[in-house]
Amino acid sequence: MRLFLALVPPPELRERLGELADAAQASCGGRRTPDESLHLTLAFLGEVSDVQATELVDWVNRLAVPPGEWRLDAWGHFRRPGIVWVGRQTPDTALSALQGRLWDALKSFGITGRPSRYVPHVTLLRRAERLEAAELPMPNLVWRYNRLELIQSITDHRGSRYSSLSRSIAS
Ligand code: 3AM
Repeated sequence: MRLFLALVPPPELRERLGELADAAQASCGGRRTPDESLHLTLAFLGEVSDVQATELVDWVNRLAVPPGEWRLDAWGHFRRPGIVWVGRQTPDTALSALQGRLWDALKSFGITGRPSRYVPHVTLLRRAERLEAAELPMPNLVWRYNRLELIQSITDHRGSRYSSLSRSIAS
């Protein structure tokens, strides 16, 4: 199964992100991320075995994530897959440290694939050919987090949907 570790927005923030996704789609087209799928990926694990998945569920259930605040103040575009996202103009030290810690721990589960560069972002649109940021409201959001989730990505004829398998302890 295909897994990733992510922060999941609290309900009010999810609503604000959904509004930005609507505005972005009206301006740029593309396929909008459904509200229930909005997230911030910390680590994409790829395909794992059932045994690895069981171990990972257990690990996440016992994991404590230092509480943090991520300020979202920028639009971004990954040109090749046509992703329009919101995130932050400058690198975020706390999220980078958390991402590094997670990848160090993932090694012990036999999981590799740490990307050479980590750009924290929330994907709002896919298959969008361009980003017209000048037409869009400037993001000004604060994401307060204290736990992460292990999520399964399930792909079928309707596309991808996500199912949460476990959640770290509230810290
Ligand atoms: O946070 P986003 O939505 O950009 O693009 C996929 C999504 O990221 C990414 O993992 C997240 C949950 O599906 N993803 C999918 N396949 C990937 C791959 N082969 C991947 N990231 C890196 N390598």
